[in-house]
Parts: sequence; structure tokens; C-alpha cells
Amino acid sequence: LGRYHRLEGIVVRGTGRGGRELGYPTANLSTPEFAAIPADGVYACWFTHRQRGATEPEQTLAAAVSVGSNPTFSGTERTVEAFVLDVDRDFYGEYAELDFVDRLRGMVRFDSADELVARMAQDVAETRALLMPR
Ligand code: FMN
Repeated sequence: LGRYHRLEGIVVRGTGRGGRELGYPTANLSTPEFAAIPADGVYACWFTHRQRGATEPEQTLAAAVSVGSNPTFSGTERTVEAFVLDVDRDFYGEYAELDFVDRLRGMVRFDSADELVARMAQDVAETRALLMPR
């Protein structure tokens, strides 16, 4: 493409499970009806956010992003969720853009939350290596 595929939307509340139970809180993106959502899977993305109505982005941060229905928890709705690296805050109500840099893997239905969490740690390490090489 010559540029990264971009998805934009407003950050909405998920079930809260990610932060509470898994230790990986995610910013869930509410996408426009006809948005071109990439295939289910896990991606390394740049996450750019700004307050609604603001003209300038606040910052761009690295994120490990999940696209899928959370099969481990037998979810039914497809969500786009960003675990934003190295921040301790939520982005509720903000306008966000995701630039999809690389696909890491497909969605997996894990047998336990522990297995999912172990894989998420690996996803985050890969995202860091791809987007923030030393
Ligand atoms: N859910 C799955 O069922 N299988 C996966 O392979 C999977 N991979 C993920 C990878 C990353 C980097 C992230 C951030 C999430 C992943 N998820 C996966 C989604 C989690 O199930 C989801 O974030 C969790 O259920 C919290 O949902 P919530 O936003 O409703 O709190």
C-alpha cells in the first residue's frame, strides 16, 4: 500500500475483563459502520489519540491490538481492542486512530485465561521489538 492501513473510532468501554482479570486493559475502538476492519488476529499498531474536537493529536503510542470475538471467552461480537504499551490510563471517549504495522498471528481460542495471558506477554514483546527497536 505504501502506507499503513488505518482504522479510526471512539474509545468505548469493554467488559472490563482485560484490566481486571487479565492484567491487560484494552482501549476498545468503536468503528464506523463501513470501516475496513482487518482479518481477525493480533497486530502491532501505532495508536494515536486526541480529545474529541481537538485538532492536534495528543500522542502516538505503540499498541498490541486484537481483532476478533474473544473466542477464549466464547464472545460473539467482533471487537478491536488496543493494549497500549507503557501507559497507565484509559482513553474513554477519546478519538483514536490505529495504524496497522504488522500482523503477529491469528485469533486463538485458548483453553484457559492463563494461556491467553502468556501469549499476550509474547505479543507485547514482539510489538515492542517491531515498533521500538533499540
Ligand atoms: N482473545 C482471545 O480469545 N484469543 C486471543 O488470541 C487473543 N489475543 C489477544 C491479544 C492481545 C494483544 C490483546 C490485547 C487481546 C487479545 N485477546 C484475545 C482479547 C482478550 O480476550 C480481551 O482483551 C479480553 O477478553 C478483555 O476484553 P474487554 O475489552 O471486554 O475487557
